[in-house]
Amino acid sequence: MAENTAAKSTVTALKPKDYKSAIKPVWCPGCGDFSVLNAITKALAWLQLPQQDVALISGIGCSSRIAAYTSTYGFHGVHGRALALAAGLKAARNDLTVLVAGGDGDGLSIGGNHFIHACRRNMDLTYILMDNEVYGMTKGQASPTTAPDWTNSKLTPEGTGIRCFKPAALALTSGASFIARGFTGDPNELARMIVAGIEHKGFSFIHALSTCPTFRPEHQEWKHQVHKLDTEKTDDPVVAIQRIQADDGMSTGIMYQREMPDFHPGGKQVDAEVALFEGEFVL
Ligand SMILES: Cc1ncc(C[n+]2csc(CCOP(=O)(O)OP(=O)(O)O)c2C)c(N)n1
Ligand code: SF4
Repeated sequence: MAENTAAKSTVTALKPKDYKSAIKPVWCPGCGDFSVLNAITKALAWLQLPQQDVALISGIGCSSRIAAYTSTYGFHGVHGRALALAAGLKAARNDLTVLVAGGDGDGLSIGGNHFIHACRRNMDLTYILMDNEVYGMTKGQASPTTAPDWTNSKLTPEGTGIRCFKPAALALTSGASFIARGFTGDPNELARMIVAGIEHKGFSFIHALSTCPTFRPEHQEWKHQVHKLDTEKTDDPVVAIQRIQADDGMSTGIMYQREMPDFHPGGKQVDAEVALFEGEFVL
């Protein structure tokens, strides 16, 4: 009994900083991605998840650098392929909490096909899309969430003229079972959403409005435009799509959560296949 008490008292709670790596982010000052990093590390500390039980998978872009800045397992992957990599990892290691993160270009442009199929597959992944409505890393081209009349890019000086995706609507109609929207100006709310997304069994989509002061300085106005959802979340997709379509795109909160079977291709068989595959590469 006395031994147990002594053992318990030596357990140290993990703090948000314990989930940060020693690598210093190279993001521009004021970039919203700092806030997403803080929200993720806060969420992991709230859940007290051991670092080795978590993997953060990302693609390519400023936002996708985030994988290098945490102390969990991680993979800073290939442009647009974060969800494919994460699905493979989850199939092989169902015991891991798998987070996926990246930008609107990474996730909705080159990675758009993977996004809709990840939603439809409903694997137990938590995907945080850092939406700054621009390609930041490649110096400010329009992305699939850029408004058609945004003229401040050298490539599209008259705007794209193409209407943009509504990420939440796309996620819902593709089959995601958890949909939330957060804002980098409120990292605590974002952290609560990430906790709820991790706890949800199935594909959780968190649309994070993330500011890019370098290429979209006008988004500093977002802090005056975002507002909390004025309804409770629903589990009815028809109600959810009506609300999302009527929404101004600036409301934050959990919009939709529905219990649905999550897809997993079956542990033992996958383990055996991974072992076979690895065998091919033994030197
Ligand atoms: C196959 C491939 N195509 C294009 C690129 C160039 N590229 C790198 S990042 C990027 C877009 C990044 O935009 P986004 O995902 O929105 O992230 P942000 O930098 O804004 O955070 C592009 C087109 C690449 N690295 N690989
Ligand atoms: S260019 Fe934009 S998205 Fe990239 S680090 Fe700078 S502020 Fe962040």
